[in-house]
Amino acid sequence: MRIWHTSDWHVGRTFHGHATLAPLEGVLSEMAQTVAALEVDLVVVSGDVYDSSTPSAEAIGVFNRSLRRLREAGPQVVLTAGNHDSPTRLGSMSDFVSASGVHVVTRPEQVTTPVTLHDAHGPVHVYGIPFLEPARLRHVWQAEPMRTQAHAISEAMRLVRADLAERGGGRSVVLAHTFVAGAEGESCESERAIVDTLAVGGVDRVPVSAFDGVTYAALGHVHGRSVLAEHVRYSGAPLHLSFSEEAKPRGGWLVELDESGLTDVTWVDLTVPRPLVTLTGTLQELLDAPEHEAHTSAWVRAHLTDPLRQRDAMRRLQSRFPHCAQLDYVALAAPVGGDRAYRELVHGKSDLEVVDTFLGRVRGTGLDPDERAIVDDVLAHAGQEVS
Ligand SMILES: [Mn+2]
Repeated sequence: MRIWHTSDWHVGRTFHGHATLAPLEGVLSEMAQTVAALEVDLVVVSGDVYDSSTPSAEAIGVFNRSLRRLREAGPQVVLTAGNHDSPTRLGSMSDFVSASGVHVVTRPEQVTTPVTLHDAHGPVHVYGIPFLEPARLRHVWQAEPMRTQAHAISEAMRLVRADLAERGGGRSVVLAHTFVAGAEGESCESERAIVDTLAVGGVDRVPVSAFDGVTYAALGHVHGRSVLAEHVRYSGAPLHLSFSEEAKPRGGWLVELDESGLTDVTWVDLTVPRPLVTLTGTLQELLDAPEHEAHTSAWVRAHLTDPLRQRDAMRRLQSRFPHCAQLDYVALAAPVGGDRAYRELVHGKSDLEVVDTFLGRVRGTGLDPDERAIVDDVLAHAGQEVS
């Protein structure tokens, strides 16, 4: 059996204010073609299918067309709700759409109702674990304690293993949307932190060992691909959602099972519609350097090394890089005087010294000799007028 593992589509997301619906639909179309060419039997989408709990009509349109293309490519589809999705809305038509081979898992009660597929070697049970909120779970599951993601996932997996045993064991796939300890590169900027109100201190991480006992765990939530164990992986998002993901490829895992279990997992790249690049230099260097010509169609993040803020920097950058989306000054001069109050710095000083201190405070450098001559002159004239 061949399985394609994807997650975090975030349909409806914007990138620095720019819509991503069209490029995302392109990538998801390519995913459907890839899945058809690879003769995939099952596609799993591990949460955060939408970016919002109330997706727009346009976002719903992209989602529907993308699912239709995947089904027309052949495989069954199992998808779960992530922390961005509204379980109620996403699950509202799940009974109806399951008849078309798209299985939507949004409620914790569904954890022990696998979607079962068959190949020549027998059944494969596919368990969806939607994003779990421990505080809300206490009314569903009696397990104690139930305060953290680790508690919630451990209990869900205990139920999965028990259900699997009751069905006579065999091969199994589990989808989960959570933060597992050891994920590469830690968290990306674009992931909304999973915050459990009762979890005290730090990020609430689930141990990899929570996924013992299943053939493959298809994880969602982390936006770059990551391998935690041979059978426990994140696929990452199909589009880049923040500059912090710039070096991470986009695509999905192709997971192969034979009669004995997991035989092979390979990465398959998908096209990146608009690459991301971070360019570092002074504003003038970025505007002039011929080697940057290659990046005029990329999403650009400018790391300006000028010690002073530059006039109209974003507009000037966008005249060369139309998709410049972010600008940071990475070498602004530290203000003279540090944390000391300005009043303290200028107390008892001459007018010339006050001007010198003020400039040092706002731009990091005081008067240069030319400026000093001008200010001297102005102050001398001002003195005459007053007297
Ligand atoms: Mn996500």
